[in-house]
Formats: sequence, C-alpha cells, structure tokens
Amino acid sequence: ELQYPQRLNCAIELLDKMVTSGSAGKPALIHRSMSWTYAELLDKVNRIAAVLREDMHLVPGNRVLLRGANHPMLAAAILAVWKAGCIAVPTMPLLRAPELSVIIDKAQINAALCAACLKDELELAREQSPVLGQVVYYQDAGHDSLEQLMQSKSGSFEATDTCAEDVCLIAFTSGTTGKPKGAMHFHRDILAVCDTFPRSILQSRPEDVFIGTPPLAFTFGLGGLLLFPLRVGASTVLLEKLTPETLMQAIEEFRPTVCFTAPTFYRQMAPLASRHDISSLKKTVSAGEALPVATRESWQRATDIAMVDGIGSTEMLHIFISASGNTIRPGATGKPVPGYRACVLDEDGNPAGPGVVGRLAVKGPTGCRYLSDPRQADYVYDGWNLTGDAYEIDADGYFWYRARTDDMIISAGYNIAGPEVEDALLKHPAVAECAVIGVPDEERGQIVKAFVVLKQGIASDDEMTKQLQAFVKQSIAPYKYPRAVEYRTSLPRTETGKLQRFKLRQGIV
Ligand code: 3SK
Repeated sequence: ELQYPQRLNCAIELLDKMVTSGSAGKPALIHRSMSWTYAELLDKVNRIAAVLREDMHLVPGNRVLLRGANHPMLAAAILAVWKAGCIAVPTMPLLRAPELSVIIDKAQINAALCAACLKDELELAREQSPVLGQVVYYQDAGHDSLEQLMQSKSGSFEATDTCAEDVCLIAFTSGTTGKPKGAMHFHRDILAVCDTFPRSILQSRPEDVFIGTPPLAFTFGLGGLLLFPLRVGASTVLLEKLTPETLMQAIEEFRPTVCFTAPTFYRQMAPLASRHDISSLKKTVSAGEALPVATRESWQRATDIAMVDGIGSTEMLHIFISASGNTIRPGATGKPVPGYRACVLDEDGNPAGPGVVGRLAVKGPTGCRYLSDPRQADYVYDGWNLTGDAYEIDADGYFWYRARTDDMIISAGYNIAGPEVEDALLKHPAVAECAVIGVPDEERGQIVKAFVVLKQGIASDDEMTKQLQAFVKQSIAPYKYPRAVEYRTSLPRTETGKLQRFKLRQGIV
C-alpha cells in the first residue's frame, strides 16, 4: 500500500525535491522555442505562488480557476496554486461562458489565472458569475499581467503546510452526458497516480521525454504530460493545438520517448508514420476511449511500437486498468494496475463471474468524492467507484470493454455493445470514423444505427451501405449489424476526443 506523510504538499514533492535531489539543471518543461529547467520552473512557480498570496490575497482552500492551452505557464500556474495551498480548477480551453459559469458557481471560485487569448469568454462568464472576483491574465500585453506581477517577487516561497488529505484539485468531468461533475482530489492522490500506472506499467525513468495531446485540464493530460514526468525527474514537451500531422512533426523534432494521446489520433497518425523519423518513441499510451483492435494493429504495423492501452477516469484521476509488454492481450484493456482493485457487477450489484457483462467497479488509492453532487450515491458505494462502463472479465482476469453502460443497445432481446459494432466497421478500408447508437424501433425495441465518416473520395451510396452491413455480418454475430447507416463528414466529440454518442442519440447534431 502507498504511504505518504500526514503533512504533504504535492508541489514540493514534484518540484522542490527534484531540484534539491540533482535535477535542478535538467529540462523540465519544453515548449516550441524555449525550455525551463527544474530550477527555472521552481523559480516561476514560487513567483506565481507569491502573486496568489501577496497580490491576490488568497488563503489556503481558495479555489483558483485555471484557463489556457498546454504551455509551461499553465503548468507553472497549477503547481503554484498547490504550493500556496489553494485548489486548482483547470478547465478545457474551448469552454464557453455558460459552461464556465456552471463550474465557477458550483465550485465557488473566487480567483482565476487565465491565458489572455481566452479573456473574452472568461469576462462574459464573470458577468454571469460575480463570485469570481479576481482574474489575472498571463501572456497579456497590458499592465498587471501575471508576468509583470511575478517580476517584483523573489524566487523563493514558503509553501503552505498542507495535509495529505487536503483537496488540491477539482477536476470537472468533460461531460459526454453534458452534465459535468466535479471530482475532488487530495495532495496524496496526485502522488498516488504517479506511483501506480507510470511506475508499474510505463516504468517511467528520468531519461524519458513525454509528449502528447490531452489538455492539462483533462486528468489524462495532467498526469501524462506533467505529473508523471516531474515525479521521476523526466522532461515533458507541452504543445498546443496539435493535429496528427503536427504531432508527428513534433515527435521528429523533440525526440520524445513516451507519447500520450487518444485512439482517434493514433488511427490518423499511423498512415503518416513512413514520412517521419519517430525512432525516439519507445512507448505510446492510448486512453480516453476504448482502443479498437484495428487501431492498435495499424499503429503497430506502421511503427513497430507497442501501444499501452488503459482506462482511467476523472474520478479516479488516472489509469487504473492497463497492461504492457508481453502481458498485452489485444482487444482487452488489461488487468487492474497494481494498487487498484476492479470487478464487474451484475444487475443485482454482486460480483459477476467470467463472461458476464456488467458495470465496472474500481477501488484504489484515489477516487470517490464529488463536489456537492447528489449523483455521488449513484456512482460511489462502500468505497467503490461505479463507473459508467460495461465490462466483462475473462477466465484469466483480463478486463474487456464492452460499452459505456448507456451505449448498450437492446434490440429484439439481444444486448449489443455499440463500440463492438464500431470496431467491426473500423476494420473496413472505406471507414475513417464511426459511431454506433441504438434508435427506437417499433418491432425490435431498438435497432443498431451507424453514423459513418468515409475516407476521402469514397461515395456514400446504397452500395456502400450494403457492403458495410455485409462486412459487419461477417465479422461479428450477424444480429449486431447496423440496420440503419447514415453518412456524416464528422462526428461530435468532446475536446478530449471522446465520442459524444448522446448528441447523436438526442439528434443534437
Ligand atoms: O478516459 C480515460 O480513460 C482517462 C484516462 C486517464 C485519465 C483520465 C481519464 C478520464
């Protein structure tokens, strides 16, 4: 079991201690034209923490909204909030004022550090949510920018003497359902996620250089692109607005060893592999969505790099089921990461045996606390987090993803997992992307409907529909084939890349 001292400030563990234990001169954060060593990062963090305490008059426990694209300044701001004993509430850069207002009001946020390019939307949100009193902008040409305030501070700062179980992060779920919940995490949780998945599965080392796409506002990105590298004294490349092509270029340029992104990215990066030198990469991590076998295979064929799949959640902070090396079983997510326990519950809430599809439950050193939300009772029971995922365990203890519980389709008495049909469709050479949902049907209760984005130049006609239907019938049980197929040019996704099937179900898009 992981043990941490009672008095604990995670920023000191992740940063100050790395500086005093030999990493001071090592690059910590790398951005396009600059990089900060561990000592330089500590200097920035201390100055920002002093701005929070001395200029913004924040006290331990105050909640600070953080807004910006992946960039060293955002990373420094997060660490500074922790060092000052405050609570970081990072938010997705693309959120609009009404969505920000919900978060500000719910978390009673009184202060914000925000990239100047996101000013307009935050000022609109502020009109609706007067509780947000103070905002300091960074990368701002005007007076009183964060950088200007930092100049008058010294590079040393006495961290708040926080307790291991003080809340330091409220992570809002990205909302595939459209109703965000705030998951609260302690200082010790920040260290616990670093001391589980990266230690036992990734086996991160000080020589590693991390890169990837998930925003630091998404706990997948916060862990993979900031916490995990700092915990072992490694380096991380923080870049914004990456596309599959620019991520490949960045891998060629910065020579990282570990990449974190979602299956959609790997699917689009695989065909580009032959045009780039990505030989520095040793490990690629896929999460945020189930990894289709076709995507794993195409990436591996194109690059010869093993892909580590994993499922995590904002509630658990990071990945809790995964596998690496020769324990990978393609199609299965893996087994509980050492430190976590997981099981599948049947309809009566009892642990289900092998081969039974049920609701995934997980317990570990993180998880379990929503910020004032009545849904706590639906998602947490007896220390177990009940996820919204339908899983099945095989006889060897591997966990196989079937669907989000609300993505199960019941058609003529058959239980059909939408993502399984998606996996089958994705193996067809004409399909670029797809999403499968159940739609009401008088005769069968529901039928399987596929929304398909075809690869460029391929005609979306009846002939293609027949081909796709026949293809699915040949790949999986024929009753699972999509009786309805609709062609689209794109599919609704969250900013973190998760398919928003609920939007298709509700006809929102
Ligand atoms: O969605 C996931 O699988 C995930 C993975 C790591 C951290 C957070 C999340 C939500």
